Amino acid sequence: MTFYEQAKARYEALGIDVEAAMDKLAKVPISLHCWQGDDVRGFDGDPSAPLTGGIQTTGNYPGRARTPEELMADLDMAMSMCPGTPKMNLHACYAIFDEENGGWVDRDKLEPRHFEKWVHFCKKRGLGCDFNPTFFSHPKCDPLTLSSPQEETRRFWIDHGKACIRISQYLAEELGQPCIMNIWTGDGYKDIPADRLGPRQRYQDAMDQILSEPFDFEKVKPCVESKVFGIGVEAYTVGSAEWALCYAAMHPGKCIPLMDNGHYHPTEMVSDKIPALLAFFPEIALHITRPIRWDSDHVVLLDDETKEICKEIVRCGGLDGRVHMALDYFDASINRVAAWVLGFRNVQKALLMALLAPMEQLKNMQESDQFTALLVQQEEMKTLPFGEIWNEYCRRCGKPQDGEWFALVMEYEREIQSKRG
Ligand code: RNT
Ligand code: ZN
Repeated sequence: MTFYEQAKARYEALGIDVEAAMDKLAKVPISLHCWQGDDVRGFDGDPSAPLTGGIQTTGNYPGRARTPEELMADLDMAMSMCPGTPKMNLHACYAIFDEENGGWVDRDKLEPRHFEKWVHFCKKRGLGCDFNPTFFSHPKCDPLTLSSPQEETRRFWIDHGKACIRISQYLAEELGQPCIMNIWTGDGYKDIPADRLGPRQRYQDAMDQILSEPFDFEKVKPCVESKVFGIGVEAYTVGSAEWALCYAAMHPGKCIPLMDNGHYHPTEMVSDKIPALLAFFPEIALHITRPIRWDSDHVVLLDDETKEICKEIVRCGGLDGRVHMALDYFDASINRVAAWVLGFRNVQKALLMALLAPMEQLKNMQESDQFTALLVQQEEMKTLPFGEIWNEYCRRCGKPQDGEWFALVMEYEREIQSKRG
């Protein structure tokens, strides 16, 4: 018996179908955020301009991707080490302008042709693609965007949102997979506002206008992401949790709520919010990240909350299209390819662990008040030989096992990334 066969037998003794778990996971798309590769700078503006919207990358590890070609090469390198089914996730600021498509346009004038190169990239690799309008790091942030009291500012950003719906529809049609289009703005105030309602009503009206752009909800899934606060917007954010949830709830078939687990008070748990939302919403979306004390966007670990989030996704039927998963973090202090790979593999591990749990048996214990047995069983599952199943999963996906991939990243850094200026 191989180590894998021995491990498999241990899980089978608990009534778990290991093969079915691996088969299921291998097909579930998880979006890989292009913005980890270049510290959320994009290609449509001054690359040395600061990030705005209350988000920040810290660190200056060498080797940041500076061009579409470098970013695509880094994504290829990362995906060669990610078992499962990655999906691309682009921001509008990653538009590619060249001679053939007429050169630079501002964000309100973006068109599908500015993403044609990304479509080729995805098609060649069989990837779907998600999309995000970019409501930050731009001269037209005054600093508000969709909630601005300035009509001209708001018009510009509404037009940007509508352009992004058309681009999302194009991505979905070209790639044959739905495009999750997430709307997030960093709109808010540093200090106590005099009017909290007005900006929220303007945001609501702007959202209505954006979503009035025609689209097919089977192809384009607009989401709205809430946030509790950001750097420079500590006192008030327009798109708060209640605002975003209510907006999505009032627009079924048009808008989905998106929860980013860095966007809540530190003791709030997104794992617990997943089943709460799924009791009402047919579909929800997630940004999976790791907040340390605030929305710091550290690389996702195989930590307790990541495991708990993945358990809820699995046991609430989220893998059958009800939960759209995307990674969202940006660490500029470590090798960026390693950051992608580590976070992606950790989410895969947490999902595989969840798929390897005897959920029915545990649920029955809860329902028949066997709480002692439930506690013991949940604890003892922690020392099952998961690593052997994980290694087998990587082998089957044709991807390196733990202990094998990091040397490849270091070689890539030596040969490619370290030579970038
Ligand atoms: C910011 C939000 C948002 C961004 C990306 C780049 O706090 O999490 O999702 O991280 O859109
Ligand atoms: Zn996010």
